[in-house]
Amino acid sequence: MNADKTILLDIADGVATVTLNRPDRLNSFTAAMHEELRGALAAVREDSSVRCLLLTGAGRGFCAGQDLSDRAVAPGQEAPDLGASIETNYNPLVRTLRDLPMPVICAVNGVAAGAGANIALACDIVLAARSASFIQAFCKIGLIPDSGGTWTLPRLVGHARAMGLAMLGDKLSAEQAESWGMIWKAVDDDKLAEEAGALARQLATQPTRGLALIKRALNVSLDNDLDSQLDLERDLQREAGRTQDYREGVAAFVAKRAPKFEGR
Ligand code: T3D
Repeated sequence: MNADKTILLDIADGVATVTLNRPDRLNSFTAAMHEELRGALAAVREDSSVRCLLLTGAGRGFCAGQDLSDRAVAPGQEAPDLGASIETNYNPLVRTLRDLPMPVICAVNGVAAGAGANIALACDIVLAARSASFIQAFCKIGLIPDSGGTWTLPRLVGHARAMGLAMLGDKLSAEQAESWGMIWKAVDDDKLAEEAGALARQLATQPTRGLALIKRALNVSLDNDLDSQLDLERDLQREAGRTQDYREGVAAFVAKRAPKFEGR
């Protein structure tokens, strides 16, 4: 049954785990897979029990980007409109991950290439198996980094490294990605699922609305001047201060007990 599904969705303990499930194609994207993923993410957004999203891949790869066999162009055939593909599929996906009002963890279980790499980097906290790698494979087929890569990469690793990665398409190991500050952490292969799952379950017990506001503030900070960011912090803190979880956090601190956050 699961073998027919290109996306698996499991919800437990406040965590929605979404697994890209085309392992024999390294979980590369077809149009049908994009559609299933959209459906899964809409279900996650609508389920009020979900307080953290965990994205990962089945098999030995995380995601090899666009399925290129969907793109085979015979000589003389009209060129596909890749802009339409980006507009319909990849851009909405990145926007959804960035805008979800909860932490989004990516557990990169193997190679993340092309759009697969940049979808991982669009997540809030990225863990990767030590054997995993990141490849901006686009330049090898005459394309440019998409799925936000040209925006995300320079912010994470700086201009020089972003340019090198994008123009050379070299494989970057998980450990190198960690030491460059491109991801949160590289972990031993056999510990990835356990560690990512534990982190997701822990985050799902935290003040979800506060975490969503942190995400909003940090995602725009590099584009704001200090004055604008101070104004934004004022506005978001006002919102945070009106949450039930803020009341609970302060009450628990004063009473010297553990807080019980409900995500509202
Ligand atoms: O088109 C649009 O809509 C625009 C948007 C584009 C976004 C993009 O992502 S463009 C970039 C597309 N991705 C790539 O260019 C990466 C292509 N894949 C690779 O370079 C390599 O597969 C990897 C470096 C990722 C992994 O190499 P390796 O040696 O570990 O595995 P492999 O043997 O190459 O792949 C295993 C199988 O998966 C293989 O099939 P086979 O021989 O066992 O039948 C391979 O053909 C298949 N596979 C891997 N990547 C893709 C793929 N099949 C279709 N599309 C792929 N992207």
